[in-house]
This record gives sequence, C-alpha cells and structure tokens, in this order.
Amino acid sequence: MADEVILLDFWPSPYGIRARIALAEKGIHYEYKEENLQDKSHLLLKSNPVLKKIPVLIHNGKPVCESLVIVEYIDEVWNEKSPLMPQDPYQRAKARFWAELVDKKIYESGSRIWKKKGEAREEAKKEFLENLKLFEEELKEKSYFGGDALGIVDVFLLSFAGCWFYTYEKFGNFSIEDECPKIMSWVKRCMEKESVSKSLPEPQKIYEFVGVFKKANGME
Ligand code: GS8
Repeated sequence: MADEVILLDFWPSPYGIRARIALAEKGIHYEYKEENLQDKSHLLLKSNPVLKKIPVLIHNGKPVCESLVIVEYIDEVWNEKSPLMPQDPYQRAKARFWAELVDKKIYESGSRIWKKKGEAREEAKKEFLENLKLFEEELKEKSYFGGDALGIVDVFLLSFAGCWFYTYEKFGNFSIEDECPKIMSWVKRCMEKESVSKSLPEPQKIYEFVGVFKKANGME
C-alpha cells in the first residue's frame, strides 16, 4: 500500500519550508494542507495537541511534530535517496548543532530587523550579520553545509536565506551580499535545485505578507 503523507503547513513558515524541501529532495508525493493559524483545524489540534503548531507531518495517520524532528524523520524513513544527515555520529551531532543554531542565531536577530525600529533595528542588523558570518565561516569553501550535497543545515538555513532575507534587507535597508558574499552565492547554488526553488515562497510575497502582518498588529 502506498504511503499516505500529509503536511499541515502555513505558506510563509520557515519551519514548514524545511519539511517541504526535505520531502522534495526525497521525491515524496504528499498532500499539502494550508492551515489558518487564527482558526486552527481539528486535524492540527488533534495531531499536535501539546504545541498546536505547524508544521505537522502525518505519515500513514501518525503525526510527527517540530521541524527538526520532522526533517530527521523524513531522512530516516526515506533513506535510499538524498541523505540529509551525515552517517558518522560526530558529524551528525555537528549537523544537529548547526541546524538548531539557525533558530537561535538567525531567526531571532533577523525577526528583530523587521519588527523593531531605529536603534533597536540597527542593533538587530549588527547582530544578524555577526551571526550569519558564523555560518559563512562554517561553510568554508564547501558547496553546501552538507559537503558535496545538500544536507540538514542547508535545509534549515535556506528556510530563511531563500525567502526571508529579502524582507530583512528591505526593512533594514542593507545588502547581505555585501557582508556575506559566500552565503549569497551558496543561496544561488541551492536555488538551482528544483527541490529548493519549488519549495520556497517568492521573497516579494513574504515581504508583502510581513507588511500586512505589521499593519494588522499595529507595528508600523
Ligand atoms: C516552531 C513552529 C512554529 O513556530 C518548529 O517546528 O521547529 N519549533 C517549531 N510554528 C508557528 C508558525 S511559523 O511561525 C505556529 O504554528 N504558530 C501557531 C501558534 O503559535 O499558535
């Protein structure tokens, strides 16, 4: 019997994007279900009763929650094609460390660029670039964080770099390429892969979404 795979998601979500890229890399056919986070579906509440958040991957009726857990699960279940985690335990530990660092370092400072103003925004930009440079150093001269092929750290960083960075640049009025050229050429390299380009929303759409979100939340 064919696998039944459902992804509960919300289109601009960097967390959902990770699951989308991982599924695309593996060539898994799945049903995408867009959630309204203001009015969560019964299926979402039933599948993730603890956190009530997307993304949730439902594989043959069994829910898997949290993007890191989901991407690792996808990699383990569909393990014949495009491994996303290294084989070696030490390299796996390192990959997990850097994947988790994306949320700690990039999401946090990046969001402050569009949420804050004035001095606080400048401070966020400075922190964001310092943090992104850590990733640039980790990339070294490799094609991908995973080495010669896309890996979990690539998937995690792309969920921001491939679509949200544009919004950071527009609100922050700066060029990430000027400061981190290697990261931006890595983004372009990754975007040549259909599994990546087809899983990411248009950067302009994210920018418009943030504009609407800020207005709705009195953040202008
Ligand atoms: C974060 C998921 C999340 O924040 C992960 O999957 O890695 N640590 C989790 N999901 C958000 C949407 S994206 O901003 C969400 O579902 N929010 C709904 C809510 O908080 O009510």
